[in-house]
Amino acid sequence: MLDVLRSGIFRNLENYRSQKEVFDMRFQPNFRRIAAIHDLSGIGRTSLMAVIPILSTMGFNVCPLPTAILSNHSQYPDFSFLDLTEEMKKREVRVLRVIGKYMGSPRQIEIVCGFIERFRRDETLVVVDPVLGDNGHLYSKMTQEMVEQMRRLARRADVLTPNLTEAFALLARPYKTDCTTEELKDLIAELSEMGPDTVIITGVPVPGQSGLTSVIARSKSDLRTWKVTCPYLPAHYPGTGDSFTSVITGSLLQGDSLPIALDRAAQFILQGIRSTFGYKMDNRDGILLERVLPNLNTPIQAATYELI
Ligand code: PXL
Repeated sequence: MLDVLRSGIFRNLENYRSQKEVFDMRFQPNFRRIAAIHDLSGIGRTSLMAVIPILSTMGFNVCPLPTAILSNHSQYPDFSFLDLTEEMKKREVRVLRVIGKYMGSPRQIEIVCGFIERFRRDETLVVVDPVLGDNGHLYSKMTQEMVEQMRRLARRADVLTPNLTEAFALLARPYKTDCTTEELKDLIAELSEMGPDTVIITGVPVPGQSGLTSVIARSKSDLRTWKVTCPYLPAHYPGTGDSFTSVITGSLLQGDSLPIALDRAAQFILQGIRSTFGYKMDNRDGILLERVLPNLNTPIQAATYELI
């Protein structure tokens, strides 16, 4: 437990609260509350429909703050969309953790920045997945204003989880896939200079190995850079990013070290994809989360992380 106190999650807490008080706080039921600021898409196992089951299974009380309600996610050809920006402004939620993703407009990001400022306590962990694009391209609705607002949000994160495309976009640098280890370390360092204690970059290609992909991460409070390599399966399932960030959040809040959190999240996604891949299913329906949720409560089989 004391490891958690030292890990950076409880930033500066010792300055004004005794360790006894902090220790007692951890046993309050509300201490395990997480505000999840995402859209709610009825079909496709993305956003809240991934975040809620994963973090609930991991023992947290998820309090959703929906940004929009969709009949199904936007990779299906048609969907209904109810924007909840005005509603978000009215919501007052007392939270101890914040996890955020899929802000659909600059105005929503502005509201979320205000929300973080109002509710952040020393024990709060703000996790931001800065959804902007993939494979070197910004998503079609992403404007330059959105990228700038996302930078503002990224500065407020304790944990930032961009993919490689988003990492370059946040730094306004041209995208490239053939980064050396030194270049990746610089990229992660520059992102954490923006504000976040921990930066995790997903979808980093492994040079010369098209069958592999990797995740790299570093915390300012530690300065070691970790890498987890996993098989790259040639199938795209929407929502895997949401699931990955949820497992990272739950794992860190359960007190796991950063490399163990990376391993748990990478293995969970791989299990999810493997459990789905064998069926002839519409990939847009996402991974069969329900099949693999129980794995979140089994000990990690073998850690594969390495230092780079
Ligand atoms: O993060 C996946 C996601 C979340 N929400 C909506 C989406 C998608 C992916 O397509 O369309 C609405």
